Formats: sequence, structure tokens, C-alpha cells
Amino acid sequence: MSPIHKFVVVSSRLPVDRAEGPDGAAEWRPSPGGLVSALEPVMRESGGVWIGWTGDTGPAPGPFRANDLDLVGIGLSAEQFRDYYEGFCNATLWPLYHDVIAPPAFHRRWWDAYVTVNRAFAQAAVDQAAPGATIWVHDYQLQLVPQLIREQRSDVRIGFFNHIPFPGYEIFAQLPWRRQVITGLLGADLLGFQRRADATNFLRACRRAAGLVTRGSAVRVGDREVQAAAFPISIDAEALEQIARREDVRKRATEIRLALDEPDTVLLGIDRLDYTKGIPVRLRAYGELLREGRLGPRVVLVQVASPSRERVGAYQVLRDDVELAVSRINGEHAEVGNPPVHYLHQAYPREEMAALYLAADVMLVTSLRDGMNLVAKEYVACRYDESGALVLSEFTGTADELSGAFLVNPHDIDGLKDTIVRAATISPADARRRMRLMRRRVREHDVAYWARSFLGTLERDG
Ligand code: GDG
Repeated sequence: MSPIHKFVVVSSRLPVDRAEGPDGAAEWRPSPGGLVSALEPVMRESGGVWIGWTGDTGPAPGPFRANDLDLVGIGLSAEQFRDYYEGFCNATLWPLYHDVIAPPAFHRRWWDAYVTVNRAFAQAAVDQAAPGATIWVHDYQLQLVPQLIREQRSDVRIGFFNHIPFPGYEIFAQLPWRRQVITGLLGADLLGFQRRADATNFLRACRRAAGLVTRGSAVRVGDREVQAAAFPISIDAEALEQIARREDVRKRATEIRLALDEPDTVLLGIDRLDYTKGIPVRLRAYGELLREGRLGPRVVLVQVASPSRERVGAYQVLRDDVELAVSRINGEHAEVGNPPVHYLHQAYPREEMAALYLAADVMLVTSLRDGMNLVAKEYVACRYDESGALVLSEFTGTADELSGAFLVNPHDIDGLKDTIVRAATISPADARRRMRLMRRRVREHDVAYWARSFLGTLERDG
């Protein structure tokens, strides 16, 4: 097939999941997310194509159409799944880039698999891109792809966006392949990060690991200049608010509070079950507050912990820790039919998530480290009546944007407890003032704004 696409998105996962249809044949179901809704208009306008992994170890489907999108599926063998995905992506890069909250493992075999898989993604992009095309590569799983494309194609513009933090140099320097990663990334014309601090960390790594010269946000690479800057990602705030305003969703929110026995205060946590999200510190603070009676008798915590990376060791340990903590709290404080923690290790449809956001008085986001944290923004988008309070970790990208939140250091349990109490006892007027501030930010800087500003900068300066 000749390369025909003027716009190519390369991300670890495709925006569809393979499922079994009613007749037993494979079919593709949309897995909607902010990224898809932001990029869909650009994809349609420019006849774009999306390259990504299908999410299983079946054979690669190659180019196909689903959901009105042109897609190219990359396959992973069982070995690549283990060494590249579970290994180098989830057990080396993820903990390293999140400030080594869990110890990263370094294995040469995993690195080799990372190189091989990155090559396959890069080749697919090269094959799909029309002359002069724009290629947008996403995230830490694909850091070598920009340079691997550049080696074959000098005619294309390449952008890269890192969804997770970029660590300080003292941490990044642990990576045995740090120079190769920097070189891989610098194949791009524009590198986007969530926060300015991430871009600064990256620029420092260019100087220290690769001996390059930087000036402001630019890195000189031979005769090219690469830009590194912050583009904080966001959500489709309008679409989510529309869901939250639906009558059936509002009714469901009322039902949830009824099912919880109409407490005075509903606290909510929604996270992938990941050690970066600070679920254990949240439970610790909540357990102590219950013991001290500081939240009153009619309080509940609903904690959705959606299953994630269940075969990786650190995630199994975390799950055990969280479930032990939950049952300790419930064991100590529950009355029959009335547990103080409702723990849900399940994934829910968007509507149920919106109903939960509507049902919660206080949203708890206590990540130890988080590139952005979209859950915080989703809560704000759903609170169209301007009520509710957000407790937000300083170590999220979102904290740079939402000045109306109650900011906390999640490592400081006493500080966290005090902040939860303040948020739970906020006056309606103060809540409104804070929520209004946050809602304005999330509405104006939505995911479409993010995509426009990244692609605009790539076209202009890249
Ligand atoms: C990475 C970075 C950065 C969760 N459970 C369910 C569900 N979710 C949705 C949430 C939200 C998304 O998943 C999670 O996004 P986060 O930003 O909170 O976190 P990560 O998954 O770690 O994402 C992060 C992000 O990339 C974007 O750049 O912000 O820092 O780590 O949208 O609503 N959605 C549904 N059911 C669930 O059970 N439908």
C-alpha cells in the first residue's frame, strides 16, 4: 500500500479493543478516551491513520477500518508482551519515571525487546506517512520511535508527547540506556510534557546524558533544533458535563447516595489500582480520621480501584495491601449493612463514573506522582452546580492548574487528614468560589485546546 496519510498518530494502544461478536467472529469495540475525542476531528479532516497495539498477543491485524477510523494494528508476541510491555514499560520505565516509588528493574533482555517493538511501530509509521506528513507519537512506551522514523524520513514533521512525568536527572541517570532514550526522543521536532518541570528535567538530561547544548526550550542536535515544552493534557469537559446533566445519570447519583444510606459526607477515590496513585496513604488518613471521630458518624468513602497490570508483581503486592487496609477499616468501624469503605475493584461505564462524581461531596486525589491526573479534571467538569471539593496532591500535573483545589502533600498524613476535614466541612460559598475557578480552567483548557496548541506549535516551530 502506498503511503497516503497526511496525519499519523502512533500510540501504545489502539483506540479500539478486540472483542468477540455474537457470531463468535472478532469485532472491534471503541475504547473511548480523551485522546480519541481530541484527535478524531483532526484525523477526519486530514485523512489520518492511528497506529497502535491491539492489547492482546494475537496476530497483528495490519491496516483495517473500525469506528470510521483508519487503523493499523501492531502485534506483540507472548515474549514481547512479557519483556517489552510487562517488563521494560511497566517494571522499568513506569517506576523509574514516577520517582522510583517502586524499585525499577533493569534487564538487558527487556531493553532488546523495547528496541525491537519500537522498530516495528516506527516502520508502520514510515509505511503510512505521505510525503510531508505530520506524525504524532505518544508516551513512554515509544521513546525510540521519533529517531527511528527520522532515520528513514527527513520529509516528515514529528511530534512526541510524554503522558507521564519526566524524572529529575539523578533518577533518570540510573537507566543504563539513558543516552539511547534521549537520542530516540530527539528524533522529534517538538517534545511535549505535562508540566514545565518535566520539560526542564528533560532538557537537563540532554545536557548531562548526551552532552548537548540547550538554549531556553531548544536543544541543538546537529543542524536541527528540537523544542521541549509543557502542554498540559485535559479532558473533553463539555461532553462529560453533558453526560453528568442527563436525567438518568442524575437519578443514578441520587440512587447511589440512597444505597449508601444517605450519609452526610461521601468521599470518593477513582484510580487505576496503581502504586503511583497513593491509595494506601488515603486509606491510612481516612482510617485515623474515623478512629478520632473527626468526620462525624455519617461518612463513607467510595473507592473505585479499576484493575490494572495484574500480572506485574508490584501491582499484586499493592492489591493485597489495599485490600488488607480496607478490610481492617471496615472490620474496626462497620455496622452491619453499613461499612465506612465501599471498595470496588471493577471498571465502570462513563455514565456510572459521572454519577459517582455527582454523588461525591469530596474527591480525593492523593497520587504520590502523576503526570497529570484526569480524574481530578473529570470531577470538576461534572460539578455543574458548582458544589463539591477537591483534595489534590501537589505531585500531580493537575495541581499546577487547579488553584481552587485543597492541595496536599500525600506523604504528610497529618496534613492530609487536616485537609480532608477542611474539604469535608467547607462552606457552600467557599466551595462555589473554588469550584467556579476550577471549572473555568477545565472548560477553557480542554483536550481540544491541548491538541490544537501542540499541533499548532509543531506546524509553526517544528
Ligand atoms: C496516564 C498518566 C495522565 C479509570 N477507571 C475507570 C475509568 N477510568 C478513567 C478515568 C480517567 C482515566 O481512566 C485515568 O486517567 P488518569 O489521568 O487519572 O491516570 P492514568 O491512567 O495513570 O493516565 C496520567 C494520563 O495518562 C493522560 O495523559 O493524566 O498522569 O498516568 O479518564 O476516568 N474509565 C471508565 N471506567 C473505569 O472504571 N470508563
